[in-house]
Amino acid sequence: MPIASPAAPVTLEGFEFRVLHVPLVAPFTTSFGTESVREVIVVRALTSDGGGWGEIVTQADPLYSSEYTQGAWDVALRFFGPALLDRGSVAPEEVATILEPFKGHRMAKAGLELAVLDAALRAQGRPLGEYLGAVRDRVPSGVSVGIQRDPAALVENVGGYLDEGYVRIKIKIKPGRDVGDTAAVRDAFGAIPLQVDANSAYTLADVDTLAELDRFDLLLIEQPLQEDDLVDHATLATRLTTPVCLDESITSAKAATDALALGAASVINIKAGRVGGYLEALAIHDLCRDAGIPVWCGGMLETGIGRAANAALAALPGFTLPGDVSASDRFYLRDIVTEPAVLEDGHVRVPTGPGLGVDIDPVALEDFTVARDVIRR
Ligand code: SMG
Ligand code: MG
Repeated sequence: MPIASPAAPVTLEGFEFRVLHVPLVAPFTTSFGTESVREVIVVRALTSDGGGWGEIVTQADPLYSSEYTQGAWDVALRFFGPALLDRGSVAPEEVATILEPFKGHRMAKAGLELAVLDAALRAQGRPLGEYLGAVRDRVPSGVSVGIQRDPAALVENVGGYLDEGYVRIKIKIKPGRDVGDTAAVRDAFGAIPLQVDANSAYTLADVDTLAELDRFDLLLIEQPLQEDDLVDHATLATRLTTPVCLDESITSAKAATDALALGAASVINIKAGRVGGYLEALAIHDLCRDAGIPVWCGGMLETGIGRAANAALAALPGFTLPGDVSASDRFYLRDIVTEPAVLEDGHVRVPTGPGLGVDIDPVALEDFTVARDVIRR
């Protein structure tokens, strides 16, 4: 369903951008690297009535995708912010169209759109969940577990998350750390809901190894091949019984349509940052729902800003699999919002306050800020 009731436009007076360095509770290792500090950009839309917050989910290095923090900072301050400020009065539904002439940089676009959306909804007293069409007041919470020192350490880690109540486990894999790690988790915990994420670390030449994962009855394998390998993913899907899920490849609703037409995926991970915003994420949700394709909400180690928005998105009816919508303390000892998301009975609550429904902790924000800039009309 498209937005039932669009938000009223806001009058933009400026944008404030900050690069934050937020320490992680423990290093997070994927097939492409390890991070110990989350470098992220938060955006504040400055409006006459209170403003709104967004988050640009790039990482410091272009390893997950081609976007990275300094690139996003440059394009947001040099092109996107000024293009929106030139319009003066902007409705959230217009942001993507205004920014469309600029190619790519979807994470940066998503961050600006979210700031405008939060400002507009706060001004109207409307929660983001209600605006997007949420049908749940809490969402089941899965957790993404990084590659550990060895399979025994992985089992210990996963056990901790299961004890906390997480309802689905995702483990990161890479060549050499796939079948053994998955077997260790299955052996230790039996028939728990389990899936794996390769972050594009394999090629079609690895099909025999990937087919060995079939015996573990996984919910899915996420992004085994490169971002632009749609045809190879379709070929791989014919060789596996494990459902293939795409993450990095799904950069837009068009990419999702193409992937489904090719048979490259039977499940889709929706991340608003990766696809250019929560409205494009909604469009992907809608087209997958029409096609009978299950979706789930991915994560980019968001702070409390993006995490609140992800919980609202994950509450839409087509999100039939638990997402990477974990509690704040999965990654952070200290968040930048006053009421960080907590795990309650394996679920995270969908905020009900206006806009994102979370308030910024100004002291934490200041403490984590390593760069700040403001542009005005
Ligand atoms: O936010 O819970 C989270 C992180 C989930 O594993 C996660 N994200 O490919 O799905 C993914 C990764 C992208 C971030 S890797 C640093
Ligand atoms: Mg992924």
